[in-house]
Parts: sequence; structure tokens; C-alpha cells
Amino acid sequence: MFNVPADADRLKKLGIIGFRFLEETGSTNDDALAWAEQGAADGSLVVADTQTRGRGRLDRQWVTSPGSALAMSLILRPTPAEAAQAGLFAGLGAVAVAEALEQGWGLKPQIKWPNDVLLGGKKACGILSEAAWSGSHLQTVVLGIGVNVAPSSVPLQEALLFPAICIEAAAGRTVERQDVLERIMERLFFWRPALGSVEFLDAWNRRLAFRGQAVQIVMPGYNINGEVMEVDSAGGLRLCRSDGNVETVLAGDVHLRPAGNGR
Ligand code: BT5
Repeated sequence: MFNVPADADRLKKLGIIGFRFLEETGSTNDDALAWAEQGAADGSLVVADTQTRGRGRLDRQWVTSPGSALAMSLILRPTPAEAAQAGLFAGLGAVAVAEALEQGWGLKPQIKWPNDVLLGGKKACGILSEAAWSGSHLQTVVLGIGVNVAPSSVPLQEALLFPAICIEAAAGRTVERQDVLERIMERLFFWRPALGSVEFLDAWNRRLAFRGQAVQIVMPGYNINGEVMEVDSAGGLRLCRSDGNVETVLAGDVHLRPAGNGR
């Protein structure tokens, strides 16, 4: 499916400087972090057909079945301005995926804060942004993106915290993984220079799932209930509590679920 040498040329035009394709690996984020440690350039990309130890946040499992999903990790070397906005990188990935699906297949994705892309209210993509620091200097951001493309990429519902879907089911036709990859990278490098801008936050907020709806934010030790307002300029989620006070929740060890939903 990935015609590596030819596609590497196409990817270069999109801003992908280095490209590694693996039939099978543990986690492309681990591979990218190791490659970054060895000096990989900004814009290097690791793609795998299948992962045996794909990771979500808090070491939750991310399932990548062979031949049907996209698992990729982009190495970014943040500029000082980007480093000051490190909380926005997962949103950058989510906006890029959402726009790719809109432009490529006419879909209507929503972004479930902080890091999921939903189609018809079901999870089609998860994003894992990881950082490597040297002292207080942010050296690397690895943006890991997992997308369910064909039906066999969707794990059994029993194994999941939230319902899942794939692009082909939402689009009602076959979809090439290479096409999804290229469209995501095109949108990602389009938005990157505008990270943190009003336009970028607007692109995120326009697609924010559960806006105006009651949700529960589950954090280690305690939960917050409130109505989803918007994502703020640091990538935090502003919630309106029942007493009218506004609270901002930062991404991290959190989990958002619709209020009254046991998931
Ligand atoms: C995420 O974490 O959603 C981030 C997933 C990032 C995956 C990419 S793939 C390339 C790169 N390499 C990696 O090792 N990771 C990145 P989180 O919000 O914690 O959600 C994890 C939860 O999603 C799991 O606990 C499951 O409930 C669910 N899940 C696992 N696999 C799924 C899939 N294929 N489709 C939908 N949901 C899934």
C-alpha cells in the first residue's frame, strides 16, 4: 500500500524531510523519539503498517491492525515561539486530521478535547503528543497520529472506552491510506506557522465536540462537571460550572466524557 520511494518524493513536497516506513513495529512514537535522539531533522516521519505496542495517553493501548490503519509519528523541532505553546500540538494534529477528512471525503469530523477526532460521534483518530526536553529546552515534539481507515482497523467495542469508527464506514467508499496521510500532512504544515493564532483556535473551536453540552472531566483523584465552552489559547478547555464559574482544565491526565455516560 505505501509505495515508499515514489511516495517519499511526494512527501518531501509536503514538508516531510525524512521518512521511515516499517511493516511492523512496537510504537512509531518510540521509534520517532529514538530517531530524534539520534538527530533526526524537523519534519521526519515514521509510518508503520502495524504496531504491536501502540500507545495512547497514560499508557493506554492504541490498536493498529495491519493493512487498514494509519500509524505515524512526526518529529518536530519546535521554534522558541512554538515551544512556548507546546500545549497546542495535539490540537494542531487534530485540526489537520479533521480538515483532511472534510476536504478529502466531505466528512463532518468533530474534535473531542484534548486529542480525538470523531466521525458521527465515534472515535476515528487518536493523537499522542510527546515531548523530549534538554533541561528547560524543549528539543522535540513527537506528534503521534493513529487513524482508523478500513473496517478491520476498528477494535472490538468491548475493548474500548468510547465507541470507534473508521473513515471508510463514514465515507461509504474505499479510502487509500496514502491519500489520508498526505492530506493530513498538508493541513498540518499549513497550520503550523499559525499555531496559537486566532484563526487556528477558531479552526479548533468550530469543530469542538460537546460544545454547549454537559460533560464530566475525569482526573486522577477528582472529577469536574460543566458545560463545554471553548479551547483557550494554551490548549486548555474552558468549562462553565453549574454555579456559573468558569474553570479551565489543562490536558494531561484527563479524560472527557459526556455527563451521565458511564464510559
Ligand atoms: C489516544 O490516546 O487516542 C492516542 C492514540 C495515539 C496513537 C498513535 S498511532 C501512532 C503513534 N504511535 C503510538 O504508539 N501512538 C501514536 P487516548 O486518548 O489515551 O485513547 C486511548 C483509548 O482509545 C484506548 O484506551 C481505547 O479505549 C481506545 N482505542 C484504542 N485503539 C483504538 C482504535 N484503533 N480506534 C478507536 N479507539 C481506540
